[in-house]
Amino acid sequence: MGITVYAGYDFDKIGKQFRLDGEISRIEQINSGNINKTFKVTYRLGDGTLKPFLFQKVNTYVFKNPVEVMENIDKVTTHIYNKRGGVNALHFHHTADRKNYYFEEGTDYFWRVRNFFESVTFDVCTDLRVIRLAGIAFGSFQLDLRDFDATLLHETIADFHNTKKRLNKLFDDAKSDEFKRAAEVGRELDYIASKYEKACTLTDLLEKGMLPLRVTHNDTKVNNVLFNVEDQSPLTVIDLDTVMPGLVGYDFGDAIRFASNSAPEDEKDLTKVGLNIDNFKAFTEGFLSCVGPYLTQNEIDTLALSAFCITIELASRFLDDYLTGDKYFKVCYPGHNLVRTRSQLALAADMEGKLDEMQGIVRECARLYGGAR
Ligand code: GN1
Ligand code: MG
Repeated sequence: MGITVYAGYDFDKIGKQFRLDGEISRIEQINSGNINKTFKVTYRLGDGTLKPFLFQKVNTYVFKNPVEVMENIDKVTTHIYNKRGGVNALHFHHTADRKNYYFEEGTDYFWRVRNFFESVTFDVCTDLRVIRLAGIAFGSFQLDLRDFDATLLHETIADFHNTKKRLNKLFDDAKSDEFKRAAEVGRELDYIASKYEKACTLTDLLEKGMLPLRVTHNDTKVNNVLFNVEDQSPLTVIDLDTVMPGLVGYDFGDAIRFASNSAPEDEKDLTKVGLNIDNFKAFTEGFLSCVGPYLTQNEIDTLALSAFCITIELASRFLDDYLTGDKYFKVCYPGHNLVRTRSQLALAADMEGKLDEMQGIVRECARLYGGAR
């Protein structure tokens, strides 16, 4: 047996809870994601073959009720597994008492284990074909869940994409200014305040009943799509922690925020940050080729704007975390959340200047692939 304790966690003990066979031969940390801790743990089976699993320690500060998260995941993955006949589907392992998690009550020791996919992911996208395929992957995810009963889902993080509440919280926390950081971010706060109405458009329309709630993924970064190593065809969408009723625009917009940005989410050099219109077009084509026929006119009309709204929303969340002591998002260095904020605000500003062009592309794709008039 190789090393079984890694980063302070006893993986042999955790694996035994999930009744995994064999012995651990290798453990690697996967440094993607801003919330949970992820590890690839490879087992050597009795016949000598190697079998990798994905172990995740769920962040119980972010997910106050992780059991509900896992209940949602159980239902959604079962639904998709059945739809896809088990091909390229996520499968979570169960403990002896039939739970898809292992939790030491009263601690933050909350683990889950799923099948590992040999795959490739993209943090920055340049290949238009891959971006179009990412659009198809998230569009298909929507389609797979069209007949899923949304009332079965727990709201695992209340008001997760309620832009208005996110912005109000930011301004409240800036006022309390517990960590004495508000003075240095006056410009960012002023900019967000000046975009308040526009950024809250989707939230307002939802409140007025003019946009429908659907089952959405709510974290549609392109690096949440696993692609085949050989031909880059999409295998599956991962990270189902925030699958909840939501707005299709926010799934679309969050994917655009990530896939159309010519720089990483936390780029320091703001001259590199901006919306690449070719990427935008590629993702929109893929996404609308799947869901176009099912969207309402209001949804189509607000798709481009949704990218701006969610980008301002995320900038506000990063800034709020900065102001309240960096407790929510993993940070790699002091000021990381402020760097993220500035980068996302630069992206939002660039998007704002391109909204007409973006909406023109949406309209053209909706016409091509069907959709409300
Ligand atoms: C978080 O952990 P990760 O990277 O999948 C966050 C998303 C943000 C994203 C920004 C539960 O997702 O909402 O858009 O960081 N997830 C949660 O990178 O808050
Ligand atoms: Mg996530």
